[in-house]
Amino acid sequence: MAKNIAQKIIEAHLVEGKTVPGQEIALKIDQTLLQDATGTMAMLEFETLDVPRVKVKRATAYVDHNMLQTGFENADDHLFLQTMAAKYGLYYSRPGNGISHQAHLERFDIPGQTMLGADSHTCQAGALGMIAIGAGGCEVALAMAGEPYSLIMPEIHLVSLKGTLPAWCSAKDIILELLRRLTVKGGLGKIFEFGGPSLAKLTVPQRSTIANMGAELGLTTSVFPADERTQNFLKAQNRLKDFKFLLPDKDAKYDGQIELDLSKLEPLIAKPHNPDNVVPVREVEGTEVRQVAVGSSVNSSFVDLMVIAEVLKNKKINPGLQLTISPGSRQVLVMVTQNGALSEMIKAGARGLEVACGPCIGMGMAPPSGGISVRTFNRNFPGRSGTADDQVYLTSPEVAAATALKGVITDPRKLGKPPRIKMPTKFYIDDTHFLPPAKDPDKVEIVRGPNIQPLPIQEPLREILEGEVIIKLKDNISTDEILPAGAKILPLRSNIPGISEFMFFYLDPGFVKRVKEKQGGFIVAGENYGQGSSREHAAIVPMYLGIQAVIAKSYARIHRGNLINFGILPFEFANSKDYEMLQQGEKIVLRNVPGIVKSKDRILAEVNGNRIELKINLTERNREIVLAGGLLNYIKSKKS
Ligand code: MIC
Repeated sequence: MAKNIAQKIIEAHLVEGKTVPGQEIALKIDQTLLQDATGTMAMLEFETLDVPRVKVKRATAYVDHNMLQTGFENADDHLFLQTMAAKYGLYYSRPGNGISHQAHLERFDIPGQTMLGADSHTCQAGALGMIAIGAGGCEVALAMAGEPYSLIMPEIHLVSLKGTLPAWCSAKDIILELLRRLTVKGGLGKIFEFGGPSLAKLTVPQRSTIANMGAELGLTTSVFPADERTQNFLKAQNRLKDFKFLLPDKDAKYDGQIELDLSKLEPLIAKPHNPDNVVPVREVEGTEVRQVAVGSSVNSSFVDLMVIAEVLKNKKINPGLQLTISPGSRQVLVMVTQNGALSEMIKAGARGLEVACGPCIGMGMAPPSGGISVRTFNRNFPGRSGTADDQVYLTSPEVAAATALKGVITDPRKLGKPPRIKMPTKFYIDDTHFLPPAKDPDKVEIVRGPNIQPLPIQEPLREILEGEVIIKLKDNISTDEILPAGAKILPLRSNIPGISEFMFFYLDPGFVKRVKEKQGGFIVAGENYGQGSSREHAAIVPMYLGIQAVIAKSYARIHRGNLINFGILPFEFANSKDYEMLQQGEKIVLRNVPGIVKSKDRILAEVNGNRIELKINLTERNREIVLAGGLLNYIKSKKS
């Protein structure tokens, strides 16, 4: 039977189940990816599994998020990760070496392989023909221990590209257009496979921009073919040995198809506070801007930075704003240094930041109060930048450069001829800052500074769940709202008691006090609860604070998995109108919970003398995980 690319990779890695959309499958994982903000927790989880050495083809731990060292915390985390990596068989990418997804694309992504990463943007590796999926750290720890990864088989949709991108439009406009059309929920339960007559025109960095923001669509992942473009990229990275063609069969079938005529696109921008709030740039042109920030995994490639440098060459940025540049990797930074582009940007007035995620997760460069920040990044959830009343817009490097020059949001088509950046035929290569695992692991001592706190203990599932609704939330609440990032909070990622003080910090500063006074309770939410990051802290912290369950209209994929893995049941309203009935302070009682979780799909919640029906919607494996007291306990009980 003719197969598409996603089917080919999935079938070659299938360990359990049938590739029927909606059914549970398990995949063999070839590579794992950790980053420091989720990786310390994943490493603590891995440690409990008693596995002496990782069992995947390649495991890598990056330091790219927690880079501002304003106290001992982040430095403690780096050392912990470095020594854990050396002992257990991971490559350790030193701080300054690269944003994980960009550096991995350059050096380690391999067409046809699978990867599981403790970061939602792991899907960026789909640009090189991988099935790469973001997941909670616990799932990645298990994959490192050689366990297959269980997921619901997604539908596979073809995104067919035709036409040619107009001048001043780029890959960011393609993904923003998909977000505009489909919204942040549009990709739930799906893989997007890119194809069509214009696919061959897209370079690997362009593909990686598109694949990266599949996370914002809610996709399980995206995948591109491995074609001549891929071959040229890997050749220029001196990695031809990793290349093989991976194309869909001629009559491959898909579960759905989206047509995108590139020639109809125009420069786009996502307004605050959701990546799907997309409008043409011309609609917001002239809006005064205080900050322009270039970088983040989605737009920090050599080509992205060259666009900025070319536009700014021999010019000065507007005095009303600040411009920051964060290169995606050491490779990118060295190349823009050697060819003089960095000095063009600096001369124009840019502030050069280090190779890191930086402002994208609020690690520095928080914008001024209420001030508009135009960013080439992938997320603009409220407060993520570190400023409570931030106003973050997401756009392409082209729009960012034009805006930096003019001081107001600017349609770059006004600037005349667009820059023409050539893809390098040879990249700068130096792998010495990926430290390989130790040859003598027994001699490696794990350095555990005071920021590394033990994992909290998970209680078994209770017979009766009862308590008040502690908070009632609207649709599309992101993990950035549940448990914010930012320079003050991120350093506590290895310290659950410490970070628990910040749950719903910007959204509802009284939440933590209330949940403690009430000794736990329920969270009620609308659609797509927990969109955004893979941070399992957004599930561990509620568990730690005594949250009994979440009741929502629907959930984002990764966060739902994280809740289950930490024993918090993700209930759904059987009748979404009941959402209106549940108000903050309302008392809820659920009885015989383990009995119902064992075999039923519905449960009745007692609310103020009324009963409302909730859906449970769990796979067999999910049920066993919840009953075993979480994923780690489940795996251990299976082994004993
Ligand atoms: C993000 O972009 O939101 C992050 C920060 O990279 C997260 C990971 C995290 O919370 O540490 C992600 O995308 O998963």
